[in-house]
Amino acid sequence: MNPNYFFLAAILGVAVSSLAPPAFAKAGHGYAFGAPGKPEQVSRNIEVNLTDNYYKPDAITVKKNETVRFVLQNSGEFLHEFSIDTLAAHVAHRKEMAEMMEMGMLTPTGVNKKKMNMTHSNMDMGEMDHSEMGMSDAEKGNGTPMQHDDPNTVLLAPGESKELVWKFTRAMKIEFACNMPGHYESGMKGAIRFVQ
Ligand SMILES: [Cu+2]
Repeated sequence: MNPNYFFLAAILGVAVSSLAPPAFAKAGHGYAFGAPGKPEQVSRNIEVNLTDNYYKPDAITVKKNETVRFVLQNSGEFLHEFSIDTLAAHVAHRKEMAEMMEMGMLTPTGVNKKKMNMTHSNMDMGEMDHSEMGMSDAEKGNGTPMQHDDPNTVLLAPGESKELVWKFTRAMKIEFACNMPGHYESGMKGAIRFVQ
């Protein structure tokens, strides 16, 4: 390989990996603190109200290996998210959602489905030619539609109700958060505490 080209590829590789959001990179690889739960294993419902810009309640407790059903209601006037993750993953997800806002895939009040269906690779890679960069299919995104569909995350339009069933398998520092630009910063987050 031409040394200059190698250098370029190395730089692009770094840029790509810093752009590639862990939330998507994790898809299919699981989460350290749990996994999507089976409805038949749900031990209780936890109702969470999403509004502008906070959750009610703003803290919940779960037991290790408990499967709960989050019953979510957006009673605000803006699009909100309920995402369970580590603090670091939320930081990465916020960058990703800011990009989606910039690209018009998300608006303050809803999802632009047409723009959301752009390929993941288009978003991460711009006009770059993957095939010349020695990337695997997985790294290219493989034409996977760019969607806000991580299993640990639900988006709710104003007035919308949704459910999320999750099994918590490992006590870790995690929280639920809304990563719409500005929402987390204004207090839209909640603690998840593990009890024995
Ligand atoms: Cu929000």
